[in-house]
Amino acid sequence: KPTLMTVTLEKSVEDFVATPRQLFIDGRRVDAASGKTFATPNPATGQPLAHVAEADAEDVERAVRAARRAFEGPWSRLTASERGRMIWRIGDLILEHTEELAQLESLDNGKPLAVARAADIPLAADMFHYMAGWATKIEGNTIALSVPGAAFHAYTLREPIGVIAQIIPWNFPLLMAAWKLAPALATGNTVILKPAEQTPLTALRLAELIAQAGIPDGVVNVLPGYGESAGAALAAHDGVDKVAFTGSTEVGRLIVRAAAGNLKKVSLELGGKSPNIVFDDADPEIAVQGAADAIFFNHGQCCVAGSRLFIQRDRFEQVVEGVADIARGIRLGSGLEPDTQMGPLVSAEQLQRVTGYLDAGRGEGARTVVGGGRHGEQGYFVQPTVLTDTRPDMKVVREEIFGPVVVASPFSDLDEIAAQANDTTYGLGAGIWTRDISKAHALASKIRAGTVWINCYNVFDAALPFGGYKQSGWGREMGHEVLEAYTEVKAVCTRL
Ligand code: TXE
Repeated sequence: KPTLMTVTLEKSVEDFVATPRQLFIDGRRVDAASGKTFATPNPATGQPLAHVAEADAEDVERAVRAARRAFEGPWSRLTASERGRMIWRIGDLILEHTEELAQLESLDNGKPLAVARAADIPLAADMFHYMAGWATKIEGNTIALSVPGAAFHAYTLREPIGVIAQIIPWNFPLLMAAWKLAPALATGNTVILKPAEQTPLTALRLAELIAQAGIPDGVVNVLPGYGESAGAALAAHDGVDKVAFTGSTEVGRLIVRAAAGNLKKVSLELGGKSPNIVFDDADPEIAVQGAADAIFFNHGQCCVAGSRLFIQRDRFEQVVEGVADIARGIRLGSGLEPDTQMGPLVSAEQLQRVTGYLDAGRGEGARTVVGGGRHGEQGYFVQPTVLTDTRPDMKVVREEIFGPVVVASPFSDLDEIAAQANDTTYGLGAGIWTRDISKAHALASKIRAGTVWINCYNVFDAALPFGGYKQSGWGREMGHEVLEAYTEVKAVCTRL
C-alpha cells in the first residue's frame, strides 16, 4: 500500500486496484489472449498499484471484430436521439462517480486529488454532455449544380467513418478518453481505445460506466497494453478505418507510417513548445501567476504547457522573480495528500527524461533561477524550475520537456516577438498577457498555433476546438470541428 497516502480511499477504489483488471472487449471483461499482465506503478512511491491484462495483436483482432459487428449491427440501428441520450447518461454517470474516478486518477497518474476532482472528472463529463447534443445535429447540405441543360437534386450526407482506433497518453487519462470517445460515439462510430500503459485504470472503469449507460456491446472496447505491441497493431490493422492519436510527435510519425497500409484516416494531437508572452503593460500580478500556472499546471505534463516564456525587457527581472517565487512556494507531495500542489511525474522514464533536460540546459550554459533537479528520493518528483540565459538553439528551448520547466527570455517589441514565438517546429498553444487589446489581437493573428489565450491560459471547454498547426498535429478535437474528424462526406446527385 502506498505509504504517503493520507486521504481515505473509497472502498470501490480499494477493490478496483486490488483486483487484477481485465481487458474490455465486446461488453465483457476478459483476460488477454496471451494471459500476460503488467503492473501500473504508483508514481508517488514507485510501487506497483494494480495489475492489468496486457493486450497485444490477438486481442486487437478480437476487438476489431467486435467493433465491426457492433458498427454494422446494433449501433447503426439506434436513432440519433437514442444514441445522444446514452452519451448524455455517460456524462451523468461520470459525475455520479466523481470521487471514485478522481481517486483512481490521482493514484495512477500522481496528480493532486483536488485537481482531478475539480478539472479532469467534470471536464470529462462535460465532453459527453456536450457531444450528446451533437448526435441529433449531424447534417449535410443541399447543393445547386451548374451543369448546363440539366436539372439535378444534389445533397451531402455525413456518415460515420466506421471502426476507430484511439490511442491516448497518460497526462489526463480520463479526460483524453472522453475527448476521443464522445465525438466518435456522437457521430455513430465504434471504438477500440488503448489507454497509455502508465495509466490504464480510469479508462477501464469508464468502460464499465459506458456499458451501464446502455451503449451496446462492442461499441466501445478498451485494450490496455504497450504502444509497440497493442498500439502498433491497432495503427496498422486493415480492419480499422481511422486512428486518432494523442502523444509524442515521434510516435505520431510512426502512426502515420503504420496507417499508410490501408490508408486509414488519421488525426493527431502531438507535442508542443508553446510561447507565453508577457508585455510590459500587462497586469503584473495576473501575468506572473498566469505564467507560473501555464507551465506548472499538471507538473508541466501538458501538451500546451507555456514552456517558452517571453517577457518584455523592462519587466524581465520582475516577472522571472515572480514566477520563481511561486515555484519556491509550491508544495510537492503525493496526489492524495490534501495540501499537495504538485505531484510526481508519471513514471521513472519521465523523471529521467526531464532531469536529463535539466542537465543538458546547465551543460549548454543556461542559468537555473530556481529548481533544477529531482525532489526527494522516493517517487518521481521534479522541482519546479525556471531557466534563463538561454539561446534559441539550445535543447531546452527547442524540445518539449514535458515537465515543470520553463525557459524565460526577454524581447523588445511586437515585430520581434511574433518571429521568436513562431521559431519552433510546433504550433499548439500560445499565451499573450497585455492590457492593450489591439496589440493582443494583432499578435494573435500572427501566431502559428491552434489556440491563443489572451490574459488567460489552459482554458479548455468542450465547445472550443483544440489542435495543432505544424508538427503539433492534424485535425481538431472538441467543438463542432471535431465532427469532421469522425465523419465521411457523401455527395448524392440525382438527375431530375
Ligand atoms: O509518449 P508516447 P511517451 C510527449 C512528451 C513526453 C514524450 C514521451 O514530450 O515526454 O511524449 O512520452 C502509445 N504505436 N507526450 O513515451 O510513446 C503509448 O502506448 C502506437 C506529449 O509516454 O507517444 C501511449 O498510449 N502507439 C503528449 C501513447 O502512444 C504507440 C502526451 C502516447 O505515448 C506506439 C504524452 C507505437 N509505436 C507524451 N508507441 C501530448 N501531446 O499531450 C507508443 N504508443
